[in-house]
Amino acid sequence: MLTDLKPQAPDKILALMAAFRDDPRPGKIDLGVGVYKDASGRTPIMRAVKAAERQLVETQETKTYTGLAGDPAFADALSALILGPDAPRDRLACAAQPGGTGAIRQGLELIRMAAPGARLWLSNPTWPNHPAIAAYLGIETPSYRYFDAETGGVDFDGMMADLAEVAPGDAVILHGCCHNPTGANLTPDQWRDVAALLTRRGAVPFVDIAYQGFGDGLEPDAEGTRILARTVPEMLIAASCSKNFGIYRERTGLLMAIAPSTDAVPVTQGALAMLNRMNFSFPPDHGARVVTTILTDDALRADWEAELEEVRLGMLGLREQLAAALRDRVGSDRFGFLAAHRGMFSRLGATPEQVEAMRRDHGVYMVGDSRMNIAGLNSATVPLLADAIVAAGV
Ligand code: PLP
Ligand code: TYF
Repeated sequence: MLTDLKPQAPDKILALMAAFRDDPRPGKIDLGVGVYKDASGRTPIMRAVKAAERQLVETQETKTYTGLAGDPAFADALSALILGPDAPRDRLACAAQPGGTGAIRQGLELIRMAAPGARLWLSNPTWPNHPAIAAYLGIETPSYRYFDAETGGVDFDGMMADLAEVAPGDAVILHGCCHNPTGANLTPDQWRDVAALLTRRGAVPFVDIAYQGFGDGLEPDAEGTRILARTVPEMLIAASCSKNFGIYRERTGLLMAIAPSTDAVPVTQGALAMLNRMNFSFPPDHGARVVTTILTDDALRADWEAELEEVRLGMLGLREQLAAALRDRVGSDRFGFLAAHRGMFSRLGATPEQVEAMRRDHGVYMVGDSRMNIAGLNSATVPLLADAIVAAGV
């Protein structure tokens, strides 16, 4: 049996991580995998997470099973963080998942179960796991225009033209904020236009929100998701706590489904519980409990928000430093889009050959499509990257 298996293509981003590790050069710069790093290159455990974990160790009295959808307190706390005070709570079904990836996978399973044959529209480009998981589940993935390589911004006219072709019942993945891999994002007015268009088309938005708090702040980063939730009759949301709580390996995520009516909630909730049972029974609890502890304790929450804000402002500062360093070197604002982008990533717009030259000649590791993890920089490496970009002829 096992000898009949075919080799699988490796995940390019994870393969790049290994290539970086194996590079002996001391001055190498890792702009690859989307993990936050501080100026010294460490991915710290956030203060509030440590404190919540200490509290849990002292006070937790059982580790017996939770419910199939996880602890309802986690769903309440995280859905409130994302959807805000106007959340359509009476139409909401939620189930905890192993990370944002688990939530995406389960959301796609739900779509396949409810609407076999529905297509899944993806931004061009998008996070490679979107098309990979959809293909694995046999879901077709047409794409909509998104990134304008000329300006480094969103090709909004192209996006709207393509979304006008979406069929009723199709699902559309939208990055809630901090678009991966480009860093280019919609304005609130553009979100309103998308919400109106998808409602008109009878399509179901599926928001992937993995970087809330990394862009313009916790509230502004959720604005697009909230606009959709206020407007459309039904939608799915896959949320990840990996980045904004820094609990990557704890596998903490939530799938939310906004049903078209209160009456449709029990059957939706039942489907979510059943999918969890079929795949893994009970979702991981530790990370979810840490998040709940932080979000429901005023002091811990304030400390978490403060540390997240430091992280966000640090990345913004690096963006501005890099844009300025490039302005000095090329004598124009050609790279100004780097400061306008938000989140961990920016697509530089280099060719694969230029990306390879930066790796070979300067030890700069970015993903082959020229996606850079801005958090991989510090004040000392910004000028080195700017030199490498210019030397490669980008
Ligand atoms: N969606 C996007 C766009 C991401 O970049 C990530 C990043 O890791 C995720 C979802 C889910 O992450 P995780 O499964 O680690 O929570
Ligand atoms: O895009 C990234 O770098 C992050 C981390 O299979 C990641 O989202 C990358 C690849 C992968 C899972 C997570």
